Amino acid sequence: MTQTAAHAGAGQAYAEGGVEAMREAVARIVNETPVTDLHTHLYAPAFGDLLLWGVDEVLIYHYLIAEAMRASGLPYGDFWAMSKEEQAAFIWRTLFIERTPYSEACRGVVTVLKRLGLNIEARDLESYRAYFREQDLGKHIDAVFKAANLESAVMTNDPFDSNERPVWEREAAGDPRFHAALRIDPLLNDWTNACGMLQDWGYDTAADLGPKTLAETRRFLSGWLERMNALYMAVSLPPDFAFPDESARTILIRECIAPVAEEHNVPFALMIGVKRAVNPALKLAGDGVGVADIQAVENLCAKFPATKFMVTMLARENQHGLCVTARKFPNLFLFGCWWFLNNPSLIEEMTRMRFELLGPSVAPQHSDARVLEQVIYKWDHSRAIIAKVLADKYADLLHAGWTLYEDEIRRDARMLLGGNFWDFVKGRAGGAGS
Ligand code: RAT
Ligand code: ZN
Repeated sequence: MTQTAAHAGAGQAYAEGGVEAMREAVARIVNETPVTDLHTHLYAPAFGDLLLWGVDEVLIYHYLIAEAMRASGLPYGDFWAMSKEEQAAFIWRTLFIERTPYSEACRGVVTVLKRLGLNIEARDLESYRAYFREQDLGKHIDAVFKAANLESAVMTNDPFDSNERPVWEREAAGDPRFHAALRIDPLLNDWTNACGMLQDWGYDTAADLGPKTLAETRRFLSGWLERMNALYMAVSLPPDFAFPDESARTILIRECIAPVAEEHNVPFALMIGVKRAVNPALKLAGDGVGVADIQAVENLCAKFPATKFMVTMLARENQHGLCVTARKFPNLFLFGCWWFLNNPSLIEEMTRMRFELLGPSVAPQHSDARVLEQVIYKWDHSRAIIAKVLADKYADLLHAGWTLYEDEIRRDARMLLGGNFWDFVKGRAGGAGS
């Protein structure tokens, strides 16, 4: 038999009569497949207190702060004046005792406590605190990675952050489960301040963005990519992000980010659509969303065909246009259901749309976890939806006459939960080996 005539599959075969068995197999396989979480705010243990963990941190997650403030009507100042433990107790009481915790962020806490074996029925915050006090952090990280079936997580590493920078300068020992990503928001969103910081660190930069400044900024980026061994560069951008325009940002992307990304063969990840500080009194919880213009992404992908772009957008309204754009540009990789989209109804809608328009060539989810234990709920909840949508698409395919093999389901799950991301990071723009 020739290669084109042979099926690639092995293992159990599923055809039209076996849809129910296929669904069970998909759920099992998606759960068994380890994940690479391509965007988190977690840190390797060497970063010390920057790695947040424990029930108090889980409860003061900014997604929950917004919900608790809204529910309680407490003056902002009163909340911020509390200690961390008081804030956590207030959120527990407001959202879990006085109300039913069925928002996605609340349900996440319940999933975490349950999966760690704690007594949910008791609703006893003190007993949860006692459990976490007893944990050895190293063993706890192992247990959380195991519970989430997480192979590795990509951090968000900001050299402009005065808490993080010294750790990199000490060149702390790495933990192979944690990868770095070079986050450059200040550079692209606040050039005046970033330029001053670069000067303080010995780069010969000036506000005017002349040739010397651009060369020095490239040196800064290359140096940090190498120091961090970063998998990609990343930025979050407002809904009015345009490329090209008259801004410093356009010059920096064109003259520094795109060429450095190409030279180092690292993708440039754009997270587009966040309106920062819509309500500053809420601090980190005060950001909002706006619809952005896909044109900027099209322009970038077309102008820099040898640069790899990873994109996620925050507005639901942008998801369809983004899928269409990804069909046009192999140097564009879509990832995750970001932040306010990380809710079951929206994950399902987006995953379905992406599978239908792009087949298996996306990373349907990242966790954005800020607190270690959150990876448990974020992946539990998302895995269930990814498996459901995948099984629906397979069912349609079986009805159309296709036969599917167990090892093909495994291959697809591996691609979706990490393989596609790694292939994109390691490959060249425009496809493997090109
Ligand atoms: O999802 C979040 O926690 C946000 O606060 C942001 O961190 C966002 O994901 C970002 O990376 O800017
Ligand atoms: Zn994030």
